[in-house]
Amino acid sequence: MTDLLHSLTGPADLKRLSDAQLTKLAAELRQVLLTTVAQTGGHLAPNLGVVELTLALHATFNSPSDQIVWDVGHQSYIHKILTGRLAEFGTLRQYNGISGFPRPDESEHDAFAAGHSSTSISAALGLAKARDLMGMKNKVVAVIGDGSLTGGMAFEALNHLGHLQTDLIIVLNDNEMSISKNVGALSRYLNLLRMNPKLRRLKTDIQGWIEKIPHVGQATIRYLEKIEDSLKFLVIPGMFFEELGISYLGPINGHDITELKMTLKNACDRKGPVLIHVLTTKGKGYRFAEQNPEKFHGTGPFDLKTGMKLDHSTNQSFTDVFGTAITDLAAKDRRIVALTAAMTDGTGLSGFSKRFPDRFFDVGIAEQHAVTMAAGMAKKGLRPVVAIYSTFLQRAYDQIIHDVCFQKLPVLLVLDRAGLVGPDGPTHHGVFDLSFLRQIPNLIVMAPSEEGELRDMIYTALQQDGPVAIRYPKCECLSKSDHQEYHLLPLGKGEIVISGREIAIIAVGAMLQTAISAAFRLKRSGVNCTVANARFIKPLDEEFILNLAASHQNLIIVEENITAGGYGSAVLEMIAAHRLKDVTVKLLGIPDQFVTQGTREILLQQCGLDVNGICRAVREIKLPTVARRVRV
Ligand SMILES: Cc1ncc(C[n+]2csc(CCOP(=O)(O)OP(=O)(O)O)c2C)c(N)n1
Repeated sequence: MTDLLHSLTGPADLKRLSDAQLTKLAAELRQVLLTTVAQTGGHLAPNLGVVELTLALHATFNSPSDQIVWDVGHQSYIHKILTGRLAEFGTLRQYNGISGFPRPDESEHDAFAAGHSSTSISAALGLAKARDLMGMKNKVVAVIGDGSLTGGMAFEALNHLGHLQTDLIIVLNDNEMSISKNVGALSRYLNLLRMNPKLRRLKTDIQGWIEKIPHVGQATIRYLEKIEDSLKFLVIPGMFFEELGISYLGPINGHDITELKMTLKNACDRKGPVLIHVLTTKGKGYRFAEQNPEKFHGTGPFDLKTGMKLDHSTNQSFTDVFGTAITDLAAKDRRIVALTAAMTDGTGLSGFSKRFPDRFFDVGIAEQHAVTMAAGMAKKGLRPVVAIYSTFLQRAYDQIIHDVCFQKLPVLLVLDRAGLVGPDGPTHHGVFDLSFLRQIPNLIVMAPSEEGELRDMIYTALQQDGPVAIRYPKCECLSKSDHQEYHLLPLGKGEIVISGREIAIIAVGAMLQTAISAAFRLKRSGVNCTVANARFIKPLDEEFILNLAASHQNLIIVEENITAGGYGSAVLEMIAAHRLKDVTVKLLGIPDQFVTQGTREILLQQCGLDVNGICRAVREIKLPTVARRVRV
């Protein structure tokens, strides 16, 4: 079935294939994609949609000297297969396997690394400008989806590109979807362009009518020209891009290899920036994905025949608890509004969006805008809740400082996927937030360890007069009790969970469960540890920590965050400020490196953030120095 595919030695071979052979190859590629992603999980629907487009790109350009920059990069699987990674494709997103995103250290064909959205035009413009300055002639192509085009960086890059007039091809892959249905005025405009054939005819007709009017006076001509000008905005396809100084080609059928190749060739022959508007169907070729592209945007392993997920776990996640609690609280407080940046479902806001459509805002892939818009709403008396994955909130750092915290506005930032996320890998791990949030004045930062505590934190946060951030990881959210009511938590107070001697383990958020398990195991071997729940990263519970330090002399901090600048770092700063000399503090967290991809379990283990890792750290403290040296 995959004969043609296996006969390829590299992307250059595609140039020798006829369009009919390329179409056959497209079917083979879909087969490989489906059978592999059904086992590994991954971004299925985006890749099914770009099979023909990727073939046409590689049949037209000469990668790697010509450079293709994929936006987000979640749709680069076909590109990976065609550029020498067919044999390893089964290891997609696995520990030690190939990445689900472009990685230049994986292949010279991956022109630029990605994972976060809307960077491709900026990166491609940089590559193109460097090419010009170096006197080189290669082509540079940015492939960006209509969803990613809603991100501010994409607009900034278009603005600059139109000004520089650099030779650069942008392929706009328009499938009308972000993860869910795309939103925004630009998306509406692209829809208008989809209807282009009719509009193009209308424009030709209008020009024809004007030309045919005999002996009209100058005033009439000027008047008619004016009408034509204003109609242009309506009827000339791509006027928005043309006005920016970017030639517009399209819209074209993104599943027609002949049309794709012809248009790409046409774009190559032009000077200056060109945008090709390509229409594709997300999930193309797999019934279940075409019917439900959102479900198959990113999927776990599934049954190819039925399209059903293989993971049937019904464990509730922190996301689920947040979604239910915020909807519940919003029913009692009309000031609560919710904002997301194109991640309605991922952040648990689907229920809220249905129940309170007027109080819910999907702003597109625009994290910065979401945070500042929330600040505006808070200024006017609302209680905005901004739910964004930790890694994507990095985009909005200045907005958090400058627009929210400086004005002490009551915005609740909810950071999902805070910690190691697993197979999406280094671009997606949310391991920096405790460090970057802890440093901002006026901000309260909390991390829940279980269900009731998360509910109480949301409730407590909404009672504050200033900004609050709550962060939690992508994992099961345990329940300590089945109480459903909400409690006001004492601000900045930690709690002792297990009382012991000698060594105190202070855990942040969901790491508490791991610390408790470690303490039970240690107890069986005769080591009695205290286990404490930090609960608040800021304000720091100084008294609590000083008491623990006085009674234990050995503190171990466990946090799913980089150790640099995190909660443990705050503890060390405080201990140094109090000039405590007889206390040792050991930090367990993410080391100073970009952590690879793999299951959460493997990655936590690699970072020493599992039960074994905590027990090891305790034993190292308990071993006399000499023995420790020998062991190392
Ligand atoms: C800054 C940022 N925010 C959110 C995301 C999550 N995300 C990944 S793909 C995607 C949708 C992209 O839509 P589009 O560019 O149209 O590509 P498609 O999947 O439809 O092919 C989103 C929101 C991200 N990668 N980066």
